[in-house]
Amino acid sequence: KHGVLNRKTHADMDGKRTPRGRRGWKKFYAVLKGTILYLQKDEYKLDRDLSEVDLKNAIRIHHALATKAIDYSKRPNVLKLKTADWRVFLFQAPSEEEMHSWILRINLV
Ligand code: I3P
Repeated sequence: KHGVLNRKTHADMDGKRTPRGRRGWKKFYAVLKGTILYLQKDEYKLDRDLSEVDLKNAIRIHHALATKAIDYSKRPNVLKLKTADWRVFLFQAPSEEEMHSWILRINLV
């Protein structure tokens, strides 16, 4: 699955609140491949063309949990992703359908 997602980093490893300056929303082209959610700067890329930054932004979603972000109301269609190492991200999808589709696909991994 792939598509445009806006990301906000809410908590870093071990659940520590992400400090100010790194909490802004940022637009990515998201690609879910196996157990990895790649967050790419641009659309379609071959694996070998992923930049160092793309690789650094990739999230392992094995044992992660995606839910609708019911406690976040500033933007619509936002899902919350908690990873196995207790990081927390918010992702804004372009529509409600897309948000539900991402939640289903992430939780199937
Ligand atoms: C953050 C940025 C986010 C905002 C966040 C700010 O600043 O303005 O858009 O979240 O508020 O800290 P920075 O880019 O300097 O990290 P919202 O869009 O959800 O308001 P927060 O600290 O209350 O999460």
